[in-house]
Amino acid sequence: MSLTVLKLGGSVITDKDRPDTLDGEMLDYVADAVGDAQIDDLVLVHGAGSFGHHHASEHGVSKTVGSSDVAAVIDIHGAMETLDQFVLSRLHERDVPAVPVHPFSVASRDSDAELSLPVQQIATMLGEGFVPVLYGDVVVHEGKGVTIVSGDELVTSVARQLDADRVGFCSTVPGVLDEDDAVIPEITSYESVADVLGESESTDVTGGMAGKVAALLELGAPASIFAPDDLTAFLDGENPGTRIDG
Ligand code: IP8
Repeated sequence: MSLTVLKLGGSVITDKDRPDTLDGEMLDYVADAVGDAQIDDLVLVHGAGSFGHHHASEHGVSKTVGSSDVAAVIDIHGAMETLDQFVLSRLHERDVPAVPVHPFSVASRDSDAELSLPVQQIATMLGEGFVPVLYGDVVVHEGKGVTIVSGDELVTSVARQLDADRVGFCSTVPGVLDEDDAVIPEITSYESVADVLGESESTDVTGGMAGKVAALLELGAPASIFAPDDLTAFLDGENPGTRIDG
């Protein structure tokens, strides 16, 4: 069996300019592609878009800055659960056997900010024919209350632990772009793109492209970054957008 982990970017499925607003048309479009896919094992992860991020910033919570305020947990997690319900129901309309995995209820960070995400439950869900759906969320963080876990972190954690065969990021950009805004078809080393992306050390925690590429080069499974109109091609086994394989 071959395992695919697919992230649906938050800015793909929500309206970035309006808080707590879905991009219903785009969500239908990606749900159609997932519903039509002939694929063995699939884990889906979605981002927060206009649902999680503004609640997180209102409460001053980020991947590194925590909060012990229960209202922060309830607001951020609640918004993400609402978005997740929309994602699940659009998938169910297409007979995708999608089931929720709520990161806040299963994951945590230790005092070194290391994420712990048990995957036995996800593996068992896959074995029983379900499509587990995770999402960026708050996680309890030793010494800090709660912090944010991004969908990207969940993708890499699941992919690494379950030895995924392919990883896909359905994004608002068609791939990693060079200085002329052309898609770079393949990246096999950071050095080859450092000029375009800058130093990887100075990035991420907020999910910039440089940090994302650096993390994906170390993943051990090929990863593709592509726009929604390439989702069907990716699910058909092609390598649209940028393929990152260290
Ligand atoms: O959209 C962020 O996840 P992302 C999660 O994948 C929250 O970066 C709750 C802001």
